[in-house]
Amino acid sequence: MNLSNNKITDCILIDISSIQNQSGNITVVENNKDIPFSIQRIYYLYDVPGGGERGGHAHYELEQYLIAASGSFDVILDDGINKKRIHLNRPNFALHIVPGLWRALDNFSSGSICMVLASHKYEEKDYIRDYNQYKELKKK
Ligand code: T46
Repeated sequence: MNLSNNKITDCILIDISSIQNQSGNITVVENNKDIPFSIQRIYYLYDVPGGGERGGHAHYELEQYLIAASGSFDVILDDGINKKRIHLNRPNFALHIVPGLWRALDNFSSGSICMVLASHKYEEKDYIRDYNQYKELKKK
């Protein structure tokens, strides 16, 4: 399988619109309308212990929207050349992570929830979990 040569600049922060009123807000993500891929899976990270880190891998095919559904955390994106740290702290913002990017998540606030809208079902063979292997694949 070839690894995409996507760069960190291909990952953008999207302001998903929210419907606001005095009783609270609602944000909607609808396939083929608010997101550039079809959602095949939703998962969320929570109860991450203080100082904990998640991620630390890349995907061949999977693309995702990462949303701070509650609280905040940082996402560190790495394309093998450049790195960027992005702070997510609002439920109406999604970070679009395209295939072929190394990502790690840290700096989770207490009670935070990282919700992930994903383009594919879970497949371990879609993961690259070794950073040196990732760097080699990115050079090809
Ligand atoms: C990502 C970040 C943000 C499953 O069985 N099914 C699933 O759909 C997922 C996501 C995980 N798992 C299993 C595989 C491992 O035994 O749950 C365990 C923990 O998964 P992982 O170490 O991949 O968790 P994170 O938090 O490091 O990464 C996850 C996603 O895997 C990944 O796509 O981008 O959240």
